[in-house]
Amino acid sequence: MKRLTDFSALPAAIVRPTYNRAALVTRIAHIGFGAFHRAHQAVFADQLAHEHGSDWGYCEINLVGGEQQIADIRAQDRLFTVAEMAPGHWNGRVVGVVREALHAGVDGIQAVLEALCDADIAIVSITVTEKGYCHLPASGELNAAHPMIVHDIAHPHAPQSTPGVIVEALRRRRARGLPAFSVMSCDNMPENGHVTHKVVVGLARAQEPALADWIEARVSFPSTMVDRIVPAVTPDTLARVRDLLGGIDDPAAVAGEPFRQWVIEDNFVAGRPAWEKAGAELVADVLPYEEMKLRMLNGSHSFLAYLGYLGGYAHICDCMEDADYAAAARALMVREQAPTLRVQGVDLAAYADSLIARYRNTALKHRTWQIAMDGSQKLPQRLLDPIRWHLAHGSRFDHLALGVAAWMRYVGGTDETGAPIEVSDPLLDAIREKVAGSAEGDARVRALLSLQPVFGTDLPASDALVRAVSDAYATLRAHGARAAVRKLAQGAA
Ligand code: NAI
Ligand code: CS2
Repeated sequence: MKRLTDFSALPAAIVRPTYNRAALVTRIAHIGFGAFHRAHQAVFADQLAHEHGSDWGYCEINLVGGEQQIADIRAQDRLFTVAEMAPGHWNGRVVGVVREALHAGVDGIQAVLEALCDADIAIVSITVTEKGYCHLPASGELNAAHPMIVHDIAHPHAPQSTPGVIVEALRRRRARGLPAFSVMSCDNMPENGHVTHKVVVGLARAQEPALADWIEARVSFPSTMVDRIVPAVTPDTLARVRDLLGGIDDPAAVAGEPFRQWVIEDNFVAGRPAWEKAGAELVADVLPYEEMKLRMLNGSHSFLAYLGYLGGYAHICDCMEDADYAAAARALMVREQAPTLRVQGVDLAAYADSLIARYRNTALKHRTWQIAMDGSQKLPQRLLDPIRWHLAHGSRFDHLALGVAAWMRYVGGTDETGAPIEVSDPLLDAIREKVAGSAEGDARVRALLSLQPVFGTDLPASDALVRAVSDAYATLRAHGARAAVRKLAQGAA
């Protein structure tokens, strides 16, 4: 059987490591070896090793879930394939920058902590999904009642959470006289560096105030804006990659769109790779770019995810086949998200058009259900902060309100045909309690708005917000998602 490790068996078009993998130094420990990291940060590092002789290698770590991915790359010399999906044309590269791979549940948390204490580690980067930060989404503060945080305060030397692992690793480095590292979040949150700073320092302060001071003085938390659409891997993805690789199976393969973007705050305490040579933008302030991407791309993604799912569309590209959905998504971006942004010198109408073109990529098969996941963690930055802007400016936000109402219908747990919806969300118990305790209609809207970690206290107190979401919710109930989107797209709202 041909294996990924046998480069001579790969079709000529597949890029493979031609650099000396043994000369790589493990300088970055990455927590969250999921689909996105493989197709984004790992590709930048691979390109740097190929084209610029970079020796920055990775130690990959999963703390929660993802046991199989770690086992899979270990079984093939820590190699994996990243395929690019354009309609009718796929290409691929075998990425070789991973030096080590660990799983907390398999190798033990002490092995993970010791990997982070390697003297060469300069950066700990993170893609653990929004919920992995154990923060309160509405405020960005550490959620001290989170079960993992409660555990980590009681057992600081055997942590479970991502902030807990970082705090303990830094404690050990301080004790051993080792330099600190930079902590770089690559998750979709506004000011992701700031959120990471708050949860790490917040936890350290709860455990040992002197350590919190040490971290404040020595550790940097650069923010990043990350972009590449990388849908969850399916058996179909793996079958296509197998064809691409000339019959070689790669269970650790991922596939994403051709586009990729990375804007990084240039604020590292122990050095960094020359990412700019691989196309990343190093800037002083990432926030305007993060906001732009989170509101224009992720905001319209969530809008399409809830309204698309309710309207019977399984994928984002299916939504784009419906001219009303495409028009409403573009109008959401241009009319209701763009005015709220601080970014300068970007043609936001052209950016919206480029996003719609990316959504039309029929090779992507990005499930609306996948994007609908974890809505409680996503709504604040994608839809609710822009709504706050409109409330402050007295402007209309019909599309945003429909997006929020669609989330409420979705978490109600029953689709428009009466079939159950498999809702996946870290706040599911609280959401279910609100749903079960309220009658359908305005009462349901008010009940869900009282979820303080999501909506804060200001939004439920706003008559304009309550009215707009209640009206949109009533339209969804009476006419369904497709009709509601059509009504907006045709400017009748
Ligand atoms: P995935 O499901 O393939 O991987 C999720 C990763 O998060 C796994 O490594 C898992 O071990 C880890 N994780 C999950 N819950 C955790 C927790 N409570 N504590 C610690 N680790 C936890 O997801 P994927 O596609 O890699 O996306 C991850 C994140 O990357 C997204 O939530 C988003 O913030 C960011 N991202 C994803 C993009 C995409 O298109 N897939 C694009 C841009 C950003
Ligand atoms: C998506 C993002 O799953 C989601 O919530 O909106 O993962 C999206 O695909 C990426 O941010 C694109 O860069």
